[in-house]
Amino acid sequence: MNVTLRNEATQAAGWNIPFIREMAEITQHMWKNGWDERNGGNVSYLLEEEEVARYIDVNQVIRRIKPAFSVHELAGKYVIVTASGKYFKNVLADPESNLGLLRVSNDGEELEVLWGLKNGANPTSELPTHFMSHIERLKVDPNHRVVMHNHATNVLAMTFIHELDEVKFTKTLWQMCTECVVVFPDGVGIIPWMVPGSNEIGRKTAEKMKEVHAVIWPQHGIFGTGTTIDEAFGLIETIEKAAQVYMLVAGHEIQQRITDEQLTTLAQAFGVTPRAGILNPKFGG
Ligand code: 2HA
Ligand code: ZN
Repeated sequence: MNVTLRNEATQAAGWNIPFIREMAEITQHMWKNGWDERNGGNVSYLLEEEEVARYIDVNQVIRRIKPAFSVHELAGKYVIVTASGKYFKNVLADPESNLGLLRVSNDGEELEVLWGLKNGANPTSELPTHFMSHIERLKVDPNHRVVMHNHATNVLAMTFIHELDEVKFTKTLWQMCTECVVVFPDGVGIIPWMVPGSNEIGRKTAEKMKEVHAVIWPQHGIFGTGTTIDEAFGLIETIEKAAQVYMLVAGHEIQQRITDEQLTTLAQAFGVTPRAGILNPKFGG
């Protein structure tokens, strides 16, 4: 293979393209954490036209896909997504088969495939939740870019033994690790158990995303959002760590815990405002 051909092959595979590499690496991390068994999990990452055009011909539409819902709010936006039914385990070795770069058509009715989704692959089955969550997060944060879903083990376990009241659930998570209230002062949202992949679960999740960066699906997993891949991943990692500590201490006699007063002091020290109605207001929380 001469150098030009080799460069073309690498380009096609995507390893030298920063946002493809980021997707490939983060899905590998999630899989290694045991959060993405089989085809579990999905990620979508909004990109700017300039960063895409540096590596990919944005005038060459490979294929058009008609989603089951229209997304006028995202018209013209570029997004890289994981593919439906594919395994996170395999993304790093073959990004082109396991990821897809899409542009939402100008009328918001179609997805234009610009790269990847090789051999007829489709975007993630959770596309409604991803797109609807992007729309809501962008309304509250113009820098928002990432929606990430996985089956974080201890978060999932915790939804069996903890009340699914999001105020109580958030408070328990905050009490598990000192960093938690600082990392997610807005707390977590929780929706009822629902069939995944539907527009309905997308709407319910996105409704919560107006107020929070993370939403838990009972007995299923978690959605985390952020302005970068690191931020969304770091949020899920932190919630998962708190859930892990909860699963380790649950059923044991608790000798001491982080008090409401300490949580309030922490929030003040780090300049964050904890979601109202969770901490005792006596301490200003
Ligand atoms: O993509 O995780 O929720 C597989 C899933 C569905
Ligand atoms: Zn899932």
